[in-house]
Amino acid sequence: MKKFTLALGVIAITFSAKANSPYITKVYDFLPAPGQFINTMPEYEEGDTKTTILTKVEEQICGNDDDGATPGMISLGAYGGYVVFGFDHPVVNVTNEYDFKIYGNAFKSNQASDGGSCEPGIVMVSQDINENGLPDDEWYELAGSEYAKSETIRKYKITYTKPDDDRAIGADPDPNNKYVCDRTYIKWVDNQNETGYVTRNVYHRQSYWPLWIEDTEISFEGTLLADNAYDQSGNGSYFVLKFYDWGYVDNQPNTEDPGFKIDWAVDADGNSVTLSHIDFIKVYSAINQHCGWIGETSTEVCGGEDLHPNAVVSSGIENVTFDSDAPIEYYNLQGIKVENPKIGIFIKKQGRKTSKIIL
Ligand SMILES: [Ca+2]
Ligand SMILES: [Ca+2]
Ligand SMILES: [Ca+2]
Repeated sequence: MKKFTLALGVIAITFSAKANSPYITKVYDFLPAPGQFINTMPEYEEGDTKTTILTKVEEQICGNDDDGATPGMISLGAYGGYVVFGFDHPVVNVTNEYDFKIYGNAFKSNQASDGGSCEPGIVMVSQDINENGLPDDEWYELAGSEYAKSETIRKYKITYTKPDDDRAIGADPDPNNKYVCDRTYIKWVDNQNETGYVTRNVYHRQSYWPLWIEDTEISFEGTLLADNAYDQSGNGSYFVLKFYDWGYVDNQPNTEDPGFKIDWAVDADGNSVTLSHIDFIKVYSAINQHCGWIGETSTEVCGGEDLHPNAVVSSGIENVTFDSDAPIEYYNLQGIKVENPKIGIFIKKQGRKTSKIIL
């Protein structure tokens, strides 16, 4: 917190400028799909509602180690499960730079070079166009490495059906896999004429259905990435989930993933869109895949970070056209002329035309 005092004649005005936090500060929505970590990450307790669950999600993914609020982890469950969050400021799209990171728990296998535990989640971004502080505006997908591939299915839709409350834990054991105690636990149908089940395994015996949700069906829509797992062992004991190249949460180890660029945003028809900044981020599980004893493929989220929290939106930059053959001057934010601007925020001037520019 910095304080500034301006003395104007006899009137002294004091105001404060609070530094932006680089870390997630707010969770707006959370709807996981069924999965083995649902009701445990975060923990559901009797009486919990959507409101109390959102608070628990905030306790897990807001802040960071350094300020004492350690990010934990939430699981988004099977395909489609999502979380929506934001920062205490808009995330600025700094040209040619990665803009933010979202952390997961992906790791490399020590028995395979092409993967490990990689459970990619797709990122969507949105601006608060109607200025109501809520993520009820148009969403744009950040097109990752798989976006344009023929195996990727756009406008995928899936519906899960809640199992009976009194369904036994071992209702339908898989005769070929002693770790799967209910192979027909939670049914799903999709718009590709496929159907299947989220299976229950012996390691996770709680309900896999989000218990604070009253509905008996949950549907999700989005982009579906191709399955990424193979059974390296040949007998179902060791699966490798392959890395995708870039642009997904929980896909590469946190230390190796450079993050996300707002410039990757596309609209629902796949057209590239230019966004000066974003206010909301959504992450959803992007693969509908089940791997024996390790269960459904589910994206985990362990916090996130704006990579340039103090960048300023370069307002008007798109609307100001400068003549290429007339002299242009640059000033820093204190109004001092700069001869050869390099990195930072500057005011660009040409006659009466001005605009803020980030270099
Ligand atoms: Ca950028
Ligand atoms: Ca809004
Ligand atoms: Ca994971």
